[in-house]
Amino acid sequence: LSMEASLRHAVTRGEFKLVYQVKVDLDTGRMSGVEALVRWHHPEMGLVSPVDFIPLAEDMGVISDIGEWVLREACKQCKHWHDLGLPPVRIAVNVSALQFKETRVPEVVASALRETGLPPQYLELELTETVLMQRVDEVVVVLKELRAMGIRISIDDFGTGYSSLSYLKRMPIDALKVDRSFVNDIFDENDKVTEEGAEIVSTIISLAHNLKLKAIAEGVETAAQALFLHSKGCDEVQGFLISRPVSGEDLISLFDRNL
Ligand code: G
Ligand code: G
Ligand code: MN
Ligand code: NA
Repeated sequence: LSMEASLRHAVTRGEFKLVYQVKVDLDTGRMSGVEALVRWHHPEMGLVSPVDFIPLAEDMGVISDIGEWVLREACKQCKHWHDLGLPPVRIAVNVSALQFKETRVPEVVASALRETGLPPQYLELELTETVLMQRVDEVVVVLKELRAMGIRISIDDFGTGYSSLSYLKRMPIDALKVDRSFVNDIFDENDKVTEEGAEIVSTIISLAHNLKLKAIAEGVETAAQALFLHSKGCDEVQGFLISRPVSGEDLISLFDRNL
């Protein structure tokens, strides 16, 4: 069976799973949220990375079906953690630019929240800069609707796209996520701070704060990176230093540990 044929039925065959990666507040050291990341367990090919199947799903016109499943499943899982009495955390869900364009995201979100009972303030959507390059006036309207519902919006992989700063200023959003390639460039191979790498990360954090947004760094792998980011006022971090993405079950044990 071709990958296309399999992907078309993967949702109904229950082949997708979500894993969750912890985000930590640098000031308190506590878990502030988790990001949901989709995995495809193909019956013959095994684990297929979203890097490989998301673009395919977009080409095939099935990205919105997958995206809606991810959203509902993530909300359900987050509500389940709340119901277990765990300290309530926010869940972040990635929404592809094409899904954002194709569907009425506020309606999809509203129905996921209604069906799962997750209060809106616990949901965050991670959008890429590509979304901001679509028709700006329409995007602004949709983002305003989402935020009026109480949902948080962050821009993923920030700095890797081509969104203009004048558009960014107009966007009703809450946070910028510093792309992990920039985090990786703060230090060189000898663990020395690189001038340009450090400057780019500091600049993105300042930009976020000047626009009254939170700054979140992804791909944080070392304590030195976390310390540097904290010294620059970065609000939250996420990466292998804290935890790899884990199953919903395994995440439970990460709640109480003082990360
Ligand atoms: O989790 P992993 O490192 O394999 O993710 C690779 C890429 O796939 C990342 O850019 C991530 O944002 C994206 N991705 C992971 N899960 C989802 C998802 O549910 N929806 C979309 N649109 N992208 C996702
Ligand atoms: O684009 P996005 O930020 O959504 O990508 C998240 C992806 O990055 C996940 O698939 C996750 O597996 C991967 N990832 C998460 N933390 C780290 C990290 O510390 N280092 C590296 N190299 N990849 C990471
Ligand atoms: Mn993301
Ligand atoms: Na992403």
